[in-house]
Amino acid sequence: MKKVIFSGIQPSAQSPHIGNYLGALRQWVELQKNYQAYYCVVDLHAITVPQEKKKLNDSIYATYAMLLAIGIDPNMSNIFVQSHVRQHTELTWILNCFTHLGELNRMTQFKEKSAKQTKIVSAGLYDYPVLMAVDILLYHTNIIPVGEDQVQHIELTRDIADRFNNAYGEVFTLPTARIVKETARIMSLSDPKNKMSKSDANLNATVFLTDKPDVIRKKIMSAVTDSKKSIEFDKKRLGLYNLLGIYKAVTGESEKEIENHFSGKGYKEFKSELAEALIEIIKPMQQKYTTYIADKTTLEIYMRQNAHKAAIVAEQTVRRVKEKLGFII
Ligand code: AQP
Repeated sequence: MKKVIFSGIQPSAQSPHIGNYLGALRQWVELQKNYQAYYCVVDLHAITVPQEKKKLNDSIYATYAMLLAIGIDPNMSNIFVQSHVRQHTELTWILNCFTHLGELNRMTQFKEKSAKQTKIVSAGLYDYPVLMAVDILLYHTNIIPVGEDQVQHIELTRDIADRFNNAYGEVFTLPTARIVKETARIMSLSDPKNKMSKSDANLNATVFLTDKPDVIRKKIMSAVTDSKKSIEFDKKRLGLYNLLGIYKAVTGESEKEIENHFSGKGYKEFKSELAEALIEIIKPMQQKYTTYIADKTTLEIYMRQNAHKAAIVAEQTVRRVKEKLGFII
């Protein structure tokens, strides 16, 4: 029996960005070969902050198409849209009743995201970690390939699962987060103190996987750095350190090799080589993406087939939980 992995991405923009890709999605492609993979476009998570109908609808198709374009195989992996599997919402209600308010109050991502909301903060945003726990627990997930920002959510997932198991007997598998250290947190190009985000209002902060070569060049060349000259890995030089981290992740070269390569060269040369390296890895994804996004009928067939497969497993889990609780099933 293969071990199970689950991971999700929010359709909160027209495309994932290089932070999503290097921090998580690139691993998804490799992991699907050795694991039973569930990859989910988490539209229910996306509506925890306000979304426009048309943009959200486009982003769901676009995110799904990009996952196929980067190499997720819908016949090997279970790649589906979260709202197509109703068990996610059903189990969320149940596990809400096994989650403590104090636990949700401690969630760093809620604090960060709620602070950014200008109008209202929805109860959904507060409850986001429980929905995420359900995403993971429904499929008996063993491993979750994620960026560092999600580790606290995985710990909460384990706590909720453990609490339920202790009260009612073994139902849930306790999952473990899997993180690639170097690329776990790609930072904003305009403000390297903050992580790169799809929903950043400043478009220069983020390189999207759908950005055209000239846009990538412009964004990288205008990335915030410092007034020093040398190109070296120095954690205190936030902007440069972030760009070097991206370069390292994209080229696969070691820090020593990179520093030797750029010894005696300045920001201009470094940034233009970084931009070209990014364009090179993104180009084949964009070519495939153009084909997938042009054929929504085929995308919908993949979505429905995969949701159907996921729902069979999810329903077994929900029934087991209900039975344990004493519900009549
Ligand atoms: N900057 C990042 N560096 C590395 N990994 C990242 N991830 C997100 N941002 C970075 C990882 O990408 C996966 C999908 O993320 P998500 O769409 O589920 O949600 P998010 O973490 O909230 O991503 P964004 O880009 O910041 O979107 P918005 O702006 O909508 O909130 C996750 O595994 C995440 O860790």
